[in-house]
Amino acid sequence: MEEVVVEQLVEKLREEVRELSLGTTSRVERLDGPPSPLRFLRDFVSPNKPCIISNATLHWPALTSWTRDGGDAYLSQALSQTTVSVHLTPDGQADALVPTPSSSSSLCFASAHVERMPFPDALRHISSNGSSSSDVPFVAYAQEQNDCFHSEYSALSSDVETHIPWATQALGCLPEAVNLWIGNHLSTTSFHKDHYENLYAVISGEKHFLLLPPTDVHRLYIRHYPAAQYSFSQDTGEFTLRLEEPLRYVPWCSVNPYPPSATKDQEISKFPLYFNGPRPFECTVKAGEILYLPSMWFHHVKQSPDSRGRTIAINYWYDMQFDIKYAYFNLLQSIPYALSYKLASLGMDYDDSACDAAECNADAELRANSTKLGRR
Ligand SMILES: O=C(O)CCC(=O)C(=O)O
Repeated sequence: MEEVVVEQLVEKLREEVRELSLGTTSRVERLDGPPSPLRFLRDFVSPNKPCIISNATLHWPALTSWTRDGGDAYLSQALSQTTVSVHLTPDGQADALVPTPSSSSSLCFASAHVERMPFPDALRHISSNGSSSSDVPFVAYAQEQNDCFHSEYSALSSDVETHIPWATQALGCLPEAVNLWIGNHLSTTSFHKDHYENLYAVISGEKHFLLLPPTDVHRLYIRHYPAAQYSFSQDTGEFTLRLEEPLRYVPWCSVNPYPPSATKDQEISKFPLYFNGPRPFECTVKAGEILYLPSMWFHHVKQSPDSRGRTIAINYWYDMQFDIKYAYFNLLQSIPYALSYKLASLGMDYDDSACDAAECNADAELRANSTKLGRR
């Protein structure tokens, strides 16, 4: 089939999904309170459509005990003997694209330095990034996507519900993982997707999400980047970034939706499908609210802190159905997108391995992900 025809067909699909199912505005539907399991399944899970549920968790003790004056004392006391995993980066961008150590003109996929430290120290580091007198040479983000709430943070388990009852009933299973996220205004999570139905509850501060449906996959220019790892030296207070050896390549979204003004024009011309296409769905999730983030939706996350300089959230990852929608999305993702080839022919940086059918193949992806919880 002519490349230009594929391009038009895929664009038509994107348009139809918005017109028929998601709506043509960039707003995420908001519900006043928890939906019935039937409504949640029928109106949101089945059509793979996000929503925000207000007044969803106001009864959780965490909403008061972790946040009111003395919240620090409560958390530090409950976790005084606990060691937690904290992701350290120079600038708050973990699992993100940064210049390759040996060549600033190419990019690599950098993972954070993970430091295990007593929880009270972690809390202090996270909060101190916000203060003007901060001399901490890193940005700390307490997060681990391995059901950490049930391991590292089990002392807090009675402060929230073990699952979201209406979601559990609709989805027919208990969550496979519950993860806690404690970050500050500098912590950012770059565009990616997960193979989970995600119920994302904010306890303190605000989270700002950009969301794109799986049918917009080509707008994010997924390419393969060499994996790299930050390591932080307590002695020098400096980070080193090294490419993994042997080299490993990670398929990752190329688009930074908030490019610095110095490179904005360049980014827009490199990624026109994103910057010139329909705006992503955009929402802010506040304390007491839950975002339903459907499986395979691409998401980018920023945060605004509470008065103590922190954003706290907990998310419930439920198994997704590897059903006909999953098969369709994989087929779509494996289609080499014509415009990408046009860019390549114009001499623009395009790596067609991103569309390598074998890499995007459902079986390969499932195999690769079956051993870990963070199925990305
Ligand atoms: O809160 C964040 O920084 C990222 C959340 C996320 O990516 C997820 O819940 O899958």
